[in-house]
Amino acid sequence: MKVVELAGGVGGAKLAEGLAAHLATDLTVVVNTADDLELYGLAVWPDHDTVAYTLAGLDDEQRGWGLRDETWAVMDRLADLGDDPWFRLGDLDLATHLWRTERLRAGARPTDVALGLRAAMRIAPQVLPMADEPVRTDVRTDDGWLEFQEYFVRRHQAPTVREVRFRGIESARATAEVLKAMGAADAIVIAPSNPIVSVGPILALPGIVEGLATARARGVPVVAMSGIIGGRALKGPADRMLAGLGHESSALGVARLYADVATTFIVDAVDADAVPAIEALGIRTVAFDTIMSDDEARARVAGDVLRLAVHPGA
Ligand code: FO1
Repeated sequence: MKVVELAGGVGGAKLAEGLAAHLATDLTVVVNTADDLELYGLAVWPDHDTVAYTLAGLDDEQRGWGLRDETWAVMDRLADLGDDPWFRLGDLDLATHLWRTERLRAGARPTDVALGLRAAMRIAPQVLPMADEPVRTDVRTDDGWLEFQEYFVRRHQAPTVREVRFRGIESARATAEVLKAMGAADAIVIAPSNPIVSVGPILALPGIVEGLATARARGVPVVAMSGIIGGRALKGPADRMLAGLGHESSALGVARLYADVATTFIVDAVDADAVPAIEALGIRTVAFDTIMSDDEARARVAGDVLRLAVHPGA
């Protein structure tokens, strides 16, 4: 069974690990690239690296990003030199950015660099950037427009987000590898990532919505998972962002954002009372425990998602 997961940060990585336990090389994870940034001349791909490190079993679960057993000597030395390295690149993490940036500088496509990292880290699933052209998320706050990581890390997600834009999205497009994987998929899963700034850029990318429609027309289920549980995001600003943008911060609010692309919607058991209202949107909806608190839970939730994808009517 071939599955494509559309994923962002932590929520996407946990589900990817659970799916990989069942699917290995039959899983393709399409990652958001709009959080990417350049620091000290290095290409940093947070959503890609969070998924790749998790699939490689190298992730730091407590921090939720970067590598386990990390040290910070380079960042500390930069601070001694008078810099303010507010976006922290660990000493081991820097090796990834150096490895990647050298290849990009030599003219390699981001997709080929990602596939090279997959091989170098011996990761079974494919982890594919959604596009090879640059796309960057900015958020408009009461202090004006901020680049995503400036908002997310430097400002600790404190400002209220009034508007979001994906700079460069018009001249970007889903890569051939992404479209090929979607064309060969038996199921497509939208991860419980932030629907605005993690899944949003992927769905806004030219080619993706068409690819999802083609898949649905082939009878391929598009199964979306709510990252909002009991009105809250388990991690990150999705709940406040939804509210600030005028959406309902609830499973129903997220379902409305996916109503045109998903055939099936999964809410956590605590939101079972929202099932009828979401089904009224025309989406097959089920409720079960979706908390991926450890490896066993990740594999269990992923197994439940796959069973649902295989037997949508079940
Ligand atoms: N998040 C933080 O809150 N502080 C950091 O210093 C930080 C550094 C960092 C370095 C590499 C990387 O891949 C991720 C990093 N993140 C950091 C997390 C990152 O902001 C988020 O993973 C995504 O951008 C949101 O999905």
